[in-house]
Amino acid sequence: MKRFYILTFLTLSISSFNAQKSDNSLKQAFQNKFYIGTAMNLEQINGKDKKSVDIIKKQFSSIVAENCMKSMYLQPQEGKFFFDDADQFVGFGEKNNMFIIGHTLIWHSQVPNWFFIDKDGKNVSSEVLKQRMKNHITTVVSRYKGRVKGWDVVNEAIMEDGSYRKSKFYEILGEEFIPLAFRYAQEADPNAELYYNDYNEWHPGKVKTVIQLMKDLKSKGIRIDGIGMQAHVGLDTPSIDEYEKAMVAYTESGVKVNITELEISALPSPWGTSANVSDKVAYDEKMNPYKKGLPKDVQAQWENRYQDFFKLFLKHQDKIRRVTLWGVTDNQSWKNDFPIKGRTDYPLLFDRQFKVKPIVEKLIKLTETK
Ligand code: 9MR
Repeated sequence: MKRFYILTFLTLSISSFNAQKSDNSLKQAFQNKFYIGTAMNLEQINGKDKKSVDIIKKQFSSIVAENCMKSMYLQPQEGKFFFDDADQFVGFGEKNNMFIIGHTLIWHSQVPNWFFIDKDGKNVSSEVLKQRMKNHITTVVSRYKGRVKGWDVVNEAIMEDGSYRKSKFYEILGEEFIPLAFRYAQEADPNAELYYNDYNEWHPGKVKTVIQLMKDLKSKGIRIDGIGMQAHVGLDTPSIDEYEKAMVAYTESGVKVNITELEISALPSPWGTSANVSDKVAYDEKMNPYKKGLPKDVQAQWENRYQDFFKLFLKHQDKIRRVTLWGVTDNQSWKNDFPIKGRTDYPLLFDRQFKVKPIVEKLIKLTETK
């Protein structure tokens, strides 16, 4: 009998320890630091991928749509808006008390062709493009006024050397398209936070132009609340030091930083950390070395790298509004197909079986010491 009690006591203690352990969540651990978010894909938004949805509800306090709020989906034809997926996404965020981010209003990619051309296929005039931008931004931002708390107003408009990307927006309107976009967004929802979002934003040339851009906006009386620093990073690049320098430079110019689109690729990179979706490289077996899992040393390197980034984020928690992972599980990550199609990468915090990786507990631990 006595043995029975001891065994029962032990079993209960172990299971309550496990329950406690598995109750730890990123959302709780970071609640007094910054929002911790994830991008959601369509299967998650429409609820088909229940396992990921459970993870999202438990672990994250902020969400952003990975694709369904881009202009090619929201306005595939001029004046014909499609809001079903975006409505579901925003509804999910509200139901679960999340800080909802809209991504993205003006971007040269995933934008429908009609946006820039007239019925003869020629570039529209600057007046027509302004009108189309205004109509798109006003319709979308007004629909979610007060519900979507922050917008990536303009995405990826500046190159690493600090020059403006030669996109259609730039070709037709010049630099002016950026202040215009911010002005339209501000008018549609004066209380939403407004961001400029980009990748490789630690390159000194880019830092300089983005800071100049913020100054120009402010001198025109246009609000910008944050810089979204995408973090599609690898095991070696960028250095923590250069990332930190850029973060600090942005915040010294009077805005918050959002760490957006975070994932750490464990694979060799043919060139560094571009996230320009049109840059592709041919498949090569040598560049896909971990099809059956990460070797221990690479795993350790990958975990250290995540911890180094989070130590940096915690060090500057007063400057950071949000840290958002670009997806939930490894198999869903765009990195499996970029920059080389068909590889097996391990960039996110949950594995291909929807299991939480040991790194999550380690990141939670970091919050206890800072
Ligand atoms: O993760 C997104 C992927 O599913 C899409 O195919 C791709 C198309 O351009 O866009 C990806 O997300 C991008 C984000 O919207 C902006 N920064 C770069 C991201 C990775 O390409």
